[in-house]
Amino acid sequence: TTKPIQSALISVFSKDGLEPIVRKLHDLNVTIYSTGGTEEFIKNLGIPVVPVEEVTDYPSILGGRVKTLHPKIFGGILNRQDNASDVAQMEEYQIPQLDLVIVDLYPFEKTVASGASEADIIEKIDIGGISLIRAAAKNFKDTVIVPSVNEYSLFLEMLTSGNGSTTLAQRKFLASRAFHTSSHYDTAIFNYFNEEETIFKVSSDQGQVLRYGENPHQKGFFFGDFDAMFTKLHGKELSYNNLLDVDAAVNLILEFKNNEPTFAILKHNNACGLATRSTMKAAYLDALAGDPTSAFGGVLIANGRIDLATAQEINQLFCEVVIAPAYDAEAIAVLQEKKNRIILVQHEVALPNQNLRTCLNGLLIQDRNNSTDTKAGLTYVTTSKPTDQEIDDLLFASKICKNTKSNTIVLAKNGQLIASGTGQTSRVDALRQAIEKANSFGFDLKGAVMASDAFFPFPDCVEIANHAGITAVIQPGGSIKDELSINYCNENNVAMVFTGTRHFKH
Ligand code: 93A
Repeated sequence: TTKPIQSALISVFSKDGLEPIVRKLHDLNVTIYSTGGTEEFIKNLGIPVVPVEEVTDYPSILGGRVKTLHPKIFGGILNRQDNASDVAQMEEYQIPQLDLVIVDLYPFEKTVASGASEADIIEKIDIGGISLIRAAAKNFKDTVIVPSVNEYSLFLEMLTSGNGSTTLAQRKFLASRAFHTSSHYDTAIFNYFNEEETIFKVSSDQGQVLRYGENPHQKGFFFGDFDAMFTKLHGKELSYNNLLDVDAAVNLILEFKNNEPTFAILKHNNACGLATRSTMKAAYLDALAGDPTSAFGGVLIANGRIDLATAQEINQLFCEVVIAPAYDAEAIAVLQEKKNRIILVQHEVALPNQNLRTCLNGLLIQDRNNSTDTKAGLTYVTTSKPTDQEIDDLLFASKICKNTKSNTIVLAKNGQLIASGTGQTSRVDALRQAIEKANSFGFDLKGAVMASDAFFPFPDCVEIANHAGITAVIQPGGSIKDELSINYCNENNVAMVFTGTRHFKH
């Protein structure tokens, strides 16, 4: 599979860095074929070069639009040396073998960027060069392709270290670079011709067209199989914001999948109410009590069946979406009374293992946060230890915290979300917001617990929490000043546990 190079076709726009390659090829006794400008360049180096016209017995025509596009050139590149009929035809038509092709395409993108006229831009659509690249790459078993100026130095190194021979792996690697070049080149041409922005063109062909994006002046699309995850029983079409809330709701309720009846209410992707109770109706009512103001227009989700009693309560509230794995028939009848209310049956379908979002001019991809804090994973760092009820509440609060926008502080008590501070630039602000909310909705914070998505860099949060009546705290730990928070808790009889796992969500 290691093959010596004995002949080369060189047709390049950029001659930068070409000279040492040409000299090396000459040293290796390689026959060099070339086109107009490149031929001139090689001749000026004092190195012998055969014009392609001599091979094709045809001049460069149409102002250079057709110079290498000829069966003798493409035959020389595409023939299979282990194919008897190919070998015979090479002989029959007197086609020279071309072991190496070096191309650097007309600079289409640069010409567009320079603000050139349409006629100039069109003339920079390389036809022969791109064909040479694709042909040589296709036949990488026998032919070496150097597809752009970016590969010159890499190739010179291959040439030197292999003393004029290349391995199959090297040729295949260069072929992959070649198709990278050709696909990029044609995409650039498509983008020039495509008047509509590419992303919206693709989206309207393949995605679900939404009424609009986050705001009415933004276009929006959804890519995904909504019907695999839900059966929509009733209501208007889901909006971009509905979908984001449904996604947040589904991720949140997953944490409480195996719990007693649990009900959550979300607004702007964050939980504003959540409670675990012995009946779904009680869970709903205590979720609503968490923040009845925010619940207006919210997205509701239950971890189990919604019965008639629960549906009658829900019906008192204006809400956008109700989600549950199942409903009693009478419950559906009640919920359908509001024409626009969206009612979804959630099926058991796994969520993707990765999250992605745009970032700058590309994408950010990360693993899903699959880690849920458990009792076994807790480290008890204070002299005061949490009670069993507090441990349950700490883990409960931590699950909500993990699914709330950072910085976040979650306050909970007896299986109920009391208040949270969400999306704040400081943790202290998040805590203050939570305490103020809890007070405004009439909660007594004595004996409540606090969860934080990340460690406390200073003891200020535990101080404020203690003054508010909070008796237990869950947080990842790991600050160099952990000791200050621990000391404060020890002096004030507050129990604190570390999880070791941070739960940022941005
Ligand atoms: O106009 S083309 O599409 N027609 C061709 O047959 C052809 N063959 C090579 N352009 C063609 N090329 C391109 O010419 C190469 O990709 C390279 O960019 C350029 C080199 O031309 P010259 O050697 O005359 O400077």
